[in-house]
Amino acid sequence: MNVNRTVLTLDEFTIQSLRQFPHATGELSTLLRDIGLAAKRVNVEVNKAGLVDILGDAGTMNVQGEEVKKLDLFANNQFMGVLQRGISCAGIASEELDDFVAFDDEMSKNSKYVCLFDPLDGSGNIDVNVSIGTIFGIYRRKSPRGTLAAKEDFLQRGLEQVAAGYIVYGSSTMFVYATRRGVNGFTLDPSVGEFCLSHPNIKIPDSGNFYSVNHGNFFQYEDGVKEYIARCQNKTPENGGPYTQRYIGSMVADVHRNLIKGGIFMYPLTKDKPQGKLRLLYECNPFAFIVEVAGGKATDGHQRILEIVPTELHQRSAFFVGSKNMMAELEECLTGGKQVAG
Ligand code: AHM
Ligand code: MG
Repeated sequence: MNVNRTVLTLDEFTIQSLRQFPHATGELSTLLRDIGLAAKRVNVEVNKAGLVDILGDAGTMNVQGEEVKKLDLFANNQFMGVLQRGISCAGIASEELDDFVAFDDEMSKNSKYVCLFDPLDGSGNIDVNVSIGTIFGIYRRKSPRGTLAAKEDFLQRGLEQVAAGYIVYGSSTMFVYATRRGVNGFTLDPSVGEFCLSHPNIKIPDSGNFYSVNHGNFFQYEDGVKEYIARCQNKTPENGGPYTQRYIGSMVADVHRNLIKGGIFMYPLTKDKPQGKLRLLYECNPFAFIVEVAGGKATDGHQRILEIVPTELHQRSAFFVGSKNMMAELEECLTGGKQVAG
């Protein structure tokens, strides 16, 4: 195989981006490097999942009463560990932990950022060898440097994210992250153990042909969502169709595909989950940020996701995210033509 060794690694890329800002301290690059390191370790375990006894339920429930898999715990500990030992992160909040964790050492207390993450999203798919992922959002802390990170650092609007990203552990492993300047994707080259720039400056197509939604919940959705799904099913070549329904049950994989190829992902409110299923801070905000930077849109059906002021760490939300024109048509169905702000 001819491997192009001139391609930039994740570390090289973040350091090069830094050079464009003479006053930058490098803390964000360090943080991204730490996340990349944890991702590589998680990747190794994910690849071994079928072989060793790490597979299966850890036998406990997470804070939302959901079953926790061993790999969830492993991933959580890896991300928490690298961020704690690093020099840029004052604290973390994770989908797997009841409360945020403020790192209580001098270096961490003097750090600028906090990180919120879902260590292993789509974990229901681990046992069946389907893609899973990690999702993260990075915020500048509000509390003063030199002190312990506080709850206000974590309960910020998604708009305040400095960077957000995800790792998809799939047929290949990819690390995608966004800052306000753009979205870039890196594929893990296992021969050198580095994430290499493979998808520079990702832009989501304005329209696409993929719609991702759990059809099993169809009769629980509000009428506007049902109408939009019916429209998706009735697309013809004359009006941009036909559309294809693709829903893996791992949001990271579903949104990744739609980001690259164009599409829409929906997790609407249901009668069973009237607050929504997905977590605003760990799942919706990072993807809303990434997709907006890439030129798409993200709402809860009524409001721009990034403008929601969170009140709880584990708050849930309805989530609609994707290509601009598809989101516009969805909004037409949800609001009778009125545009969702943002
Ligand atoms: P998780 O954080 O417990 O893994 O749940 C989040 C996942 C998303 O990745 C996925 O899109 C969704 O849950 C699937 O839910 P459902 O099976 O209800 O369609
Ligand atoms: Mg999740």
